[in-house]
Amino acid sequence: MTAALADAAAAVLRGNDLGHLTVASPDLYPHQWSWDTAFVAVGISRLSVPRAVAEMTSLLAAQWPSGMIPHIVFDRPSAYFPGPERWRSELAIDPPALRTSGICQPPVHSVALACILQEGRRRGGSDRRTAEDFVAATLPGWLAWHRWLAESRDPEGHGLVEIHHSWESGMDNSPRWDFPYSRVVPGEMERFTRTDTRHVGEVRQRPTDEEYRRYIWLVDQMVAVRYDEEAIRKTIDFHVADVFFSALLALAAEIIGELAEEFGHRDDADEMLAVAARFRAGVAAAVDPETGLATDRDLRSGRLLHSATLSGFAPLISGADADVLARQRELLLGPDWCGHRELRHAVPPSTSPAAPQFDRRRYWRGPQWPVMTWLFSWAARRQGGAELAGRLREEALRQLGDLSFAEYYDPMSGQALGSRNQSWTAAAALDWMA
Ligand code: 9YW
Repeated sequence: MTAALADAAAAVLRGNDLGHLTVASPDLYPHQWSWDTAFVAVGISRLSVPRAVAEMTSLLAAQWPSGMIPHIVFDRPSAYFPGPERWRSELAIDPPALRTSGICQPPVHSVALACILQEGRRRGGSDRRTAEDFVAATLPGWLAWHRWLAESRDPEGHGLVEIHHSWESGMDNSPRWDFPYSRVVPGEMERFTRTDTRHVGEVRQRPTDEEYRRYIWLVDQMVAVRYDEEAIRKTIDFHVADVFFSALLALAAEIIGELAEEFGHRDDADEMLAVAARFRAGVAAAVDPETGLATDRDLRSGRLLHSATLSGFAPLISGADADVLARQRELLLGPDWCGHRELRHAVPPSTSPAAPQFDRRRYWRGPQWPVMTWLFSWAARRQGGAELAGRLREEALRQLGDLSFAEYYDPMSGQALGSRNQSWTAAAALDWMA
């Protein structure tokens, strides 16, 4: 069974491999996505260190002159909507060399760098050299990415990252964003046709048409100001401080800081460790003492966005004081989350089954996403929670035993949902099996 799982996961990644990059999924997402790439590279490093390096290299090639790593790289024609014709990245004031989307996604890339380096060193020989040379050569690019986030997305230094589209959070239609989206009211806009719903059996597993209108409205708003960050901050209808993104930046900057130190960039290391500390503090301050969960904030209205979603567990990603971590671990394993009595597998649902917004089959509103389980498990190990890490891994591997490598799963029935043969799901399986 276990060998079969690893073999099947490797076959999924081979199937989605275009040679220099891996598409996020065969039909639904036929391009390279930013945070998918990082998770995928972690999995691929277990098969081939040079191939994992190539994966990260192709993403970095799409970096914007500002330092931003874009959320999608369009390297071939496809029917995916919104494609390059709607994003129009070539109109940016300082445009990228490749055709990409014009927003970003959470910075999990340094997690991949650390994993590739570790695997290269474990294997030794040319794999070690390939991994070390790669990190040494590309460190300036990754540093620029983290620096851009810290400066452009937190200009006042609050320790929280602001986002301008829920696609930037990676959790598109999470209940986290219901309030901010209730204030996004699209006006006249160019017509469009969704293509995503063609690739899933059941339309209700995807965001609604109304949500899509708002998503595209925001894209058009950014194009209208030619992706000028200052202008976007003033004009965009969706302007939110994302606590989960912030936690990932805290984690990522700490890792980049450690790498910078190791590779002899002392000043960069100090700078990145300070960024990590700033965002870790921002996340800690966003924890609601009553619920024990971290909260996002709507920056247009100033309102705190309470939601029982995965983002509440941001401190488990960023690291926090021992008492905060202990309370969060207890909550995560408790009856409103992994320990909910109706769950088929005890892994974190994207929204708590006890929450009124919980929808067991719709995208980020309830289903379990294996890649999120992997992220929480990896972070737990780093933050001294080996027991939690082990429990999540064990349950996740039971879930993945159906060999569908689904994008997400119905938490109650265990049924596979969304895309099948999703690259990051296969990558998580491969890493857990190694
Ligand atoms: C979309 C590729 C991406 C992920 C996101 C996820 C989904 C794209 O798929 O968004 O068109 O809905 O929400 O986190 O990176 O796997």
